[in-house]
Amino acid sequence: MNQTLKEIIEKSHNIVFLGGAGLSTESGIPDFRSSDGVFKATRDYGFPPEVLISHDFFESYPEIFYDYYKKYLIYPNAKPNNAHKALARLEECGKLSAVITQNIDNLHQLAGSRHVLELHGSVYRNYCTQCGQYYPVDTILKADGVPYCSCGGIIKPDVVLYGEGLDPDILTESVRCIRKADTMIVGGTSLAVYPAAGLIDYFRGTELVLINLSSTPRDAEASLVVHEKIGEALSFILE
Ligand code: CNA
Repeated sequence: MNQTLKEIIEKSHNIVFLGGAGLSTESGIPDFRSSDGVFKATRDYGFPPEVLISHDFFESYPEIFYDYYKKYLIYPNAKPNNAHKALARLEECGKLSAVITQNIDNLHQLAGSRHVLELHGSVYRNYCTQCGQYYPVDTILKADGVPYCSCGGIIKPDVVLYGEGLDPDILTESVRCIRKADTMIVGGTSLAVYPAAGLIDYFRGTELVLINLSSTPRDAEASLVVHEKIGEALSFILE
């Protein structure tokens, strides 16, 4: 018989979590693949999200990039849900060593997680492409169209766009944490975006848990697969 999630967490000493957009849907932020995100982007802009938020698109059509980006990727009023809070609690009680996330929404940090490895950056950091000046998210939201620096350069979000490489230091630290973990919990991700999805290959521990509403290409390898909302699946940790 399968062990329960509770039993696995109880006996684990070093949990690492890898997550994605599904973690924040219960906070009101739509993901790309289970909501109508892909459909809406294609209908309204003529391109899927992977094209609209790609490096080449940003360079060629910054006006359209920012129109989509501001409407669909920045959620300043979103609050952490039970999944973010439960992971913060596991870190606080010494069971979890790192949250590795593909999300760019800062909700893990807002929930109190300290060791958060942001594989794809954050909408809350923005830099001038010419002089490197930092800008907060407010500058992006308030700009009329494309946000420009006082030096005249275009401001770019510190978000890894499709076609761009991931920060090697964050990848290295993620691999280090995964290699040392006895349990890896993967949640709220379709495991369709690489290299993030490939990080599972570095896991050498005993329990791989997948918590995702829909099935993923790695379900067969897991010791436990939970097809539930992750906020509900992890809420027992907060009791
Ligand atoms: P995805 O490909 O959209 O997959 C999300 C997965 O989560 C799907 O398989 C869903 O079935 C599942 N899911 C949705 N809601 C829940 C829930 N409540 N509980 C459990 N599972 C759920 O997203 P990925 O993260 O795998 O794809 C990577 C992209 C999406 C990354 O580059 C992200 O930056 C990007 N993204 C991020 C955000 C965010 O920061 N919140 C939002 C939208 C897209």
